[in-house]
Amino acid sequence: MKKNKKLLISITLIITSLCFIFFDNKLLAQHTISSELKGKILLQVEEHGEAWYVYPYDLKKYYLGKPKDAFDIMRNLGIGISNNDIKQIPIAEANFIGKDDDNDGLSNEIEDSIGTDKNNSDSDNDGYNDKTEILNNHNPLNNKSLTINTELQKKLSGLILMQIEQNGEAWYVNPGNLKRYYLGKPLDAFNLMRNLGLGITNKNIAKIEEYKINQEYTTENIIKKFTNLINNSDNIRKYTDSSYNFNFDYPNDWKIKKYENQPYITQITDSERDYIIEKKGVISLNYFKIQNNTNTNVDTFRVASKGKSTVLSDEEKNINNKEAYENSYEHLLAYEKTTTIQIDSDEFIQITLATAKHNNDYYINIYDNLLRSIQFTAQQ
Ligand SMILES: [Ca+2]
Ligand SMILES: [Ca+2]
Ligand SMILES: [Ca+2]
Ligand SMILES: [Ca+2]
Repeated sequence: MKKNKKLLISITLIITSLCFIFFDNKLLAQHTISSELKGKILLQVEEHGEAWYVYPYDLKKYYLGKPKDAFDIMRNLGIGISNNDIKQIPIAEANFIGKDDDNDGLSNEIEDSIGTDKNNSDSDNDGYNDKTEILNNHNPLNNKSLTINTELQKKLSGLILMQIEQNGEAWYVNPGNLKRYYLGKPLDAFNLMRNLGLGITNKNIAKIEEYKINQEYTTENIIKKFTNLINNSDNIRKYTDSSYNFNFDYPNDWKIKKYENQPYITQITDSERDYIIEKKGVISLNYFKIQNNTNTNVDTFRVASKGKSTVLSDEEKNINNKEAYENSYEHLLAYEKTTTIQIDSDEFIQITLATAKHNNDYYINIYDNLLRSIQFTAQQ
């Protein structure tokens, strides 16, 4: 079993499979005004203060209408980041309020995110409280300074970061000062984004292309194009993807989504917006090919540990006569199970269930049924 190149590959995969990242560097060279404003929040001061976000990867403007829309956009455009990377970006004093059991000025939620003790105002007992330490670039968990990585700050400027190794907490890296701002709940995030917004004239905002959802990718179209109800059943739907030669069954009352920028990812969910808050579940299927394949096998995708999360299972499997590797984890507020199946020498599919920790038998059952139903059809 080859354990060497695992880390890099697994981190790349977590990011692509859970967080829908899309890089297209060609686009970055275009549109001067969009480039100058990339990653910023703009407020239409000559109108009614409408807020827009210029997404760094496509340089289009996204309308931040109501708090819920704004929050959805930000989470959908968020990219996954490891705990090790995010801690190198300094934290701005924003959205610290909320339930604060130890009265150190950091909400329990923030403390869960950064890993300090929410029942101890001075986690490392060095005489400085947790909030004072993080605002002064001191490590609240030991007596060292925090390592600030300015290159990484610049690289992540204007992006929304999601802590995939923690509880999916979202942060925004403000291009103005390269610090990260905790986004918190939809209304907090909305207010924060508006506070950080810069005024822009109607003439200038008009120069930035607006992102519009591609009608091909509406749920109705995806259902029509890729799925059909199984005979004699009104509660199981079959998804067939002829581009990637696989099909699977899923509950008819779940939503199905695909993303224009990542047609190789299919997602099913019973959640409206946030599976953790709603205590629902999401299953993502990510098809990928390995390039310059050198004996990559399912074990390559084994992620033996994820930060402070508990590993619940770590085993080889056989899924419909294909080799597979499965890991499951208990995160602070979520349960995750990931199965990577080798379809062919260079082709894989990675299926991930993410659900709120409580009452997850129902979701595990749906996940296991989906795995049992998955079929790989002949290559073209
Ligand atoms: Ca606290
Ligand atoms: Ca604390
Ligand atoms: Ca301390
Ligand atoms: Ca300290």
